[in-house]
Amino acid sequence: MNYYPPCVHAKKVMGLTPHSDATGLTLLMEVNDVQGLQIKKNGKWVPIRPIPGAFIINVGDIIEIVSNGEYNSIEHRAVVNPVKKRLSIAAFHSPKINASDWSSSGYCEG
Ligand SMILES: O=C(O)CCC(=O)C(=O)O
Repeated sequence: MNYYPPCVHAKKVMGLTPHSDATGLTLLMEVNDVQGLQIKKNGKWVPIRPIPGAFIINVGDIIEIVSNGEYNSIEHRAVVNPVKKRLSIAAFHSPKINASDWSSSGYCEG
């Protein structure tokens, strides 16, 4: 869970610095519908508007690697709000370490 307290110096601080997730997929919920998540698109930071009750699905580094770049891991960050607190919940999902060993994983039978 991420908690971003309100900050009167919101333009001078960062809630969460730019990064991509070193996971397969991330399910993100913006709990109290306060905007803060931004993604980098064509070199510019784009705010992602919260949709009440909806999850945001981020492709992580592992999916980018195993898809040979077909799906891109998104660089993102979180900014803070000058008057409102913000809460988000991120659930990170990754394959198990030997998932490429299909014969013993049980994922690919027959
Ligand atoms: O709070 C957010 O919207 C972003 C959270 C995030 O990027 C993370 O937990 O890795």
